[in-house]
Amino acid sequence: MKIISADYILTCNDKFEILQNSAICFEKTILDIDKFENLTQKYPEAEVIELPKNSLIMPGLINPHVHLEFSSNKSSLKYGDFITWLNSVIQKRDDLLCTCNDETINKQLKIMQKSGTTTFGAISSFGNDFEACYKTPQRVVFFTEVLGSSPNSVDILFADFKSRLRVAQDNENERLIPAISIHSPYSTHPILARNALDIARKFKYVVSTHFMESVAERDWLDHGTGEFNEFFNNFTPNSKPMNDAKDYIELFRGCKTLFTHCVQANKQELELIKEIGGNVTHCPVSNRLLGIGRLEIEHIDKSILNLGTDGLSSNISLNLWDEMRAALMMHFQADLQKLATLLLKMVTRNGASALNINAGEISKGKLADFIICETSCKEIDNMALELILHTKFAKSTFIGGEKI
Ligand code: MCF
Ligand code: FE
Repeated sequence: MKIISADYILTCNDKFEILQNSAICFEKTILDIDKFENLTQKYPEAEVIELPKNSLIMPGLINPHVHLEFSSNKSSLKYGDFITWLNSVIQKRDDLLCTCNDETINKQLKIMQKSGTTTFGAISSFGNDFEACYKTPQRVVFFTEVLGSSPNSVDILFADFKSRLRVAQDNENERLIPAISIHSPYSTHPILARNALDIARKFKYVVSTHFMESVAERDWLDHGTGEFNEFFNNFTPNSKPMNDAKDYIELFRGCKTLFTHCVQANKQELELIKEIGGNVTHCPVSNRLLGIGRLEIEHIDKSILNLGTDGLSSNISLNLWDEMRAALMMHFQADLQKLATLLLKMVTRNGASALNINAGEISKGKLADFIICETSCKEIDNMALELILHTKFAKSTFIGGEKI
């Protein structure tokens, strides 16, 4: 049992309380929160950790959407337009995968760890990231991805998906949680999606999907026209969209699902996502680099919004502080302080709730996943903004009560 005290505790609880001169008593989970003197009296046997002045404790950051298998990308892919990017992914995919080994992934995991990310959702397309995810000290929700549009290949693709999923299932533990990713409505045959979602419902796995990212996706799903028409007809003449947007969302009913991007999702679709208990993952840097535009977060229920970096295939950093700063600049019309508070909620309590992890909050009973940051800010009302502006890395990180 340990007691840790700091000048500030950013609880990220439902009231977004910021406590001053308080302390936390914890083991694997948070046992108590009170004034330091009260806790040392109540738990005299606990080991005491006193932090230097200007220290702040907050929940560990949660990045629900990252593609680690694309970690070797720096300048291989073309940015600015979604279909141009997708073509460059198809062209460079083999090279990118070949040059991405455990060392490349571990380097990124270390950066994520240093920045204070204690839980992440790894979208795994091939399974090449499994070993590194299994060994990392962070909690990993490991999303085995399925995709493929050819009806003739459904059985083979599903068998391959199941064998990759089995690796995660056979190695499941407290820190590595199996999950399922259905790539997108434009790339995944509904039979494939349905079969994979039956597994998700059976085992209560969290699910992730890319949804309504680009104008090309909107045009294709609604009318079978636009840039995807040309794209698919290059492979298979007379291609038609396999999914209708609303029906696609309905497939996920009964599964706890993260819908990533949603920049082109309309009001009805966003309402349906909320109605079925879904969450929306916002990846602002990825959206900017792929020419997607801005997600109108002002029109989305704040409680279902979380923030992801996406992979280095569409980002320059997997550090969520960088992502929050980008979001702060991208949503230029929003009130700065309110947006800063929302972003901190998105990377803590909302991310935890979307990934079904009992963390993301400094509250009794939550997992002791927290980070120590430094702040020279003295005003509580400015704290969220100042933290986002000035934090690059955490001073130290605790996961399940252990310092890592
Ligand atoms: O989120 C971004 C953009 N949207 C779609 N897919 C991906 C993203 N980053 C990586 N991907 C992966 C995806 O998982 O790229 C492949 C899939 O395996 C594209 S489909 C040929
Ligand atoms: Fe993605």
